[in-house]
Amino acid sequence: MSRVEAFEDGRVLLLNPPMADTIDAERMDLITCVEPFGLLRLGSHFRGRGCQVRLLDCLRHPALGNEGPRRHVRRRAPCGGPDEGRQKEIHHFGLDRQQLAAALAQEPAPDLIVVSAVFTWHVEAVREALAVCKAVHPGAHLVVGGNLPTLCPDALEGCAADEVYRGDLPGAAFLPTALDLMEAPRSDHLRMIKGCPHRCSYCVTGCLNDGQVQARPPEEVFAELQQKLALGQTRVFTFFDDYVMYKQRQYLDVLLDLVIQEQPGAILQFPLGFSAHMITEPLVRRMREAGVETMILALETISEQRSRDMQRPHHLDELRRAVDLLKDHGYRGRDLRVFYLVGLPHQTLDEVLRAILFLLDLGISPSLTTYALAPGSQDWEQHRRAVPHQTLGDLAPGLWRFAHAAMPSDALDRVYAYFHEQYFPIERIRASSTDDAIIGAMQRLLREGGHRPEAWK
Ligand code: B12
Ligand code: SF4
Repeated sequence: MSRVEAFEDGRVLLLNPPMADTIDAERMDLITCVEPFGLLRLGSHFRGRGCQVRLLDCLRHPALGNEGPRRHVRRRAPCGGPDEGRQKEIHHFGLDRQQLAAALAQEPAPDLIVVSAVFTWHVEAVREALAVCKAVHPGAHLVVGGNLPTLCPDALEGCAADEVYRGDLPGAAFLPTALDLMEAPRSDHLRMIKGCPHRCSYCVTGCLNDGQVQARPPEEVFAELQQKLALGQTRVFTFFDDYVMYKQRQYLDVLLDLVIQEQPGAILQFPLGFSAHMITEPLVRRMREAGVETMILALETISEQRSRDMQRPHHLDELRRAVDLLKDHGYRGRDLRVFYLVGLPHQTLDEVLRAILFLLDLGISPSLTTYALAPGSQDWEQHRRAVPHQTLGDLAPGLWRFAHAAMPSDALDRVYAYFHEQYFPIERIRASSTDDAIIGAMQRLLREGGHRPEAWK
């Protein structure tokens, strides 16, 4: 048993480390929206073992003032494909080295410091935070865990931690979050399913869960929801379950039925989205009756070949059917969204623009998600050699490392700025008089009917 697994009866400091990312991540609200739910679960674990637990959240700390978490530029990183020669700044988000040292010095000397690292491209900021922790509290046992070390322990070789921990801390995966450790949380996190039976090529869920799926009785999840509502900290509960549709009848349906029956007054959110072929009338009805306000569909790609390569269901007809069904049940505007992945290996700008037009034509504002090549995924084995990188930080999604002549990185930046979660009636694009090359390309596609799936065969 490792030291962190055996730890009990001491002072524990949970540390949510700073991030190293492009400014685009901040513009897309991908910095402060990431809440330390994994750490808060560990908070319950250590409390259950008689520990006094505190949280130091480097992304939400009074020392950051009102300006938000962005600090200095850490460095410039390669942006776009190898031929572009472009660079983008990698910013430091969260307490900087001095601020972190000062915040740590104010903490009662901890016996254990628990650092959780979620995104692999933040590695440099995580290593720096570990070094500061060791310098300020050399006597504490310093351990780093979470996705980064689980997927890529080598990236933390030689770091200041005493222990680099991979995988789940036994018994902690389904504990409730110790939400009281956070000031003014936007929402809480409930977990019913951990892991996924599928293996999409870009996803690392299989690796994070040793290929297993664990699930928890929906009655237990509902009881946790009720207990948390009684505490009065929030009414909003988010499910970041890897695959919430796992054995749907046994889990999600039962949970939604309990919510419908008991009407506890909670707002449930499922921000990771559903594949269109799983959207059925009974499911949508249950979602509506359970008060789920927003529905998200995961389209991810419009290319049939790419769907096969990514081991995703190909479902353009299913998407149209699901959108109609959701609209029939009153989901529309910002409450009906579709994820579409941008910046994939071998994708072209033409393909991206067709997909955006297809979604606008359905009356939907596209939710563009940036492709991230992750160690531990099948894509990693297939594509990592195509992208020269010194550290995992060179693979931040906003760096568009799979850009090429037919999908230049600056065009992707503009597509994002114009269309991410924006809605324009297709007629407005058709009628726009502009010399913008992207809008011009869209007008050409519209003239040729290139936004219709029939034209993609
Ligand atoms: C939630 C989530 C988001 C949310 C975050 C919002 C929020 N409020 O937190 C949103 C939707 C914003 C998001 C966005 C993105 N995401 Co995301 N996201 C996730 C998800 C589903 C959960 C992350 C999380 O909080 N995990 C909680 C973990 C840390 O806690 P836990 O599981 O309970 O932890 C256990 C163990 O890990 C361990 N443990 C954890 N920490 C520690 C520490 C110590 C010391 C110890 C001992 C143990 C330990 O013990 C715990 C209990 O057993 C993961 C998938 C996943 N399952 O992790 C993807 C994931 C992290 N996301 C991913 C990606 C690619 C993205 C996006 C790029 C998607 C996009 N294209 O837009 C963006 C990028 C965001 C950015 N900052 O730039 C990838 C990251 C791959 C990578 N290279 O790192 C993942 C892994 C998805 C995947 N399956 O591939 N995401
Ligand atoms: S992307 Fe979703 S469906 Fe695919 S393997 Fe990952 S969690 Fe499962």
